[in-house]
Amino acid sequence: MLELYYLKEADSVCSNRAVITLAEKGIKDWTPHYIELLKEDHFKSEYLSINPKAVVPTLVHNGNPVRESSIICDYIDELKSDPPLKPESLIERAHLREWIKDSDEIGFPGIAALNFVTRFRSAVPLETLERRWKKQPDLEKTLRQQSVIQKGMDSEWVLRGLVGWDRIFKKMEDTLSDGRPWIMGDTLTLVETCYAPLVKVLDMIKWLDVWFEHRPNVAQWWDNLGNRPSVLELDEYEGHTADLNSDHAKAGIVLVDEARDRLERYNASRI
Ligand SMILES: N[C@@H](CCC(=O)N[C@@H](CS)C(=O)NCC(=O)O)C(=O)O
Repeated sequence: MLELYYLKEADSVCSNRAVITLAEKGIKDWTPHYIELLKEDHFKSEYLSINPKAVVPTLVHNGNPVRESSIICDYIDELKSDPPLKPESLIERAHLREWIKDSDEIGFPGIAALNFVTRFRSAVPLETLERRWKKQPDLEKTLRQQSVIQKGMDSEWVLRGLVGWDRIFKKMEDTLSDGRPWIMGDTLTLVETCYAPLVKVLDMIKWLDVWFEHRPNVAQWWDNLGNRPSVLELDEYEGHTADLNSDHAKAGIVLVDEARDRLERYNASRI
């Protein structure tokens, strides 16, 4: 029996990695358990017993919890052989893991900061966040969120996000320049299922042009990936709409020029 504890929201990047991977594997027989952060479901003792870090998602397979979204995606891939979401060759698998490590270490904190400085900062009351910070086990996450809420675009985490994603998209552009459709070659892999929800948030806040302006290959890659049924299904979730009047888009559009300026200034300051 396969169960997934997750947030059913378009900008819940970690949950959506699992949902997209399940869809790409064609696995439909799983039981959803919705977690609501506003109700603080993730701090309840029942949930903490399967995820002591109080984060979503958690996959439970025959009663055994699997945590960490990229590990969950890998686990889902290995549950069923077809279609494989990892290349056969050992060296290619090592390269795939390098991409995923970057998405966990650079991509995720970057998206969390950029989503916080746009949408969250304007929508979630400070008291709600302060209550959450007192319960959150992960100090690094608390410090990041506090920095972004207090300093806004001046937060060092916003610059980390802008620069980190610039590095990721540059590497993607170079990789895709030989005409391959997907990062690892002809076949979609866990690289796509792990990156898609992250890039989708940048799309929702309308910031993608900050990085895509002179990167046609990566823009095409996202066009193909964003239109996969597995990714499009997230549009049904609460909180997402592609239109320019959505809350995410409105919160992002007012800050996009500043984001571009800050990244350009950083790049110009480099030797
Ligand atoms: N490294 C973890 C991070 C999980 C994570 O931070 N999930 C967010 C949602 S995307 C969460 O649970 N947030 C709870 C909170 O902010 O209190 C993973 O990849 O699973």
